[in-house]
Amino acid sequence: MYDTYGQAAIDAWPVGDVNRDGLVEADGGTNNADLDAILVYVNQAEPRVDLDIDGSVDITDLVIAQGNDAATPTTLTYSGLGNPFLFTGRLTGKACLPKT
Ligand SMILES: [Ca+2]
Ligand SMILES: [Ca+2]
Repeated sequence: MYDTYGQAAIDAWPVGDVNRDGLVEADGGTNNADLDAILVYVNQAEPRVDLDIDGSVDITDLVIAQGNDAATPTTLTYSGLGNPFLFTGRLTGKACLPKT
């Protein structure tokens, strides 16, 4: 995503938001858009709603979605390696060379 000033940001999307509207809707009551979308594919191989990526859509995927009910995307400020600003450790380009 891009913020108001055009800066790129990387968001961690919540597991269970299968309709990609930015909110996991899986409360088991009246707000179930994501649960309903998963139910359509139960006992099928549908990677878009197979939340645990085990090759089939089943009760486990529904439980995962319910566990993440109301979750929203979070902007990442650290990479998976713990580096700030998603720095991966690779330096490329002339800007990275020491000044002489
Ligand atoms: Ca959703
Ligand atoms: Ca699954």
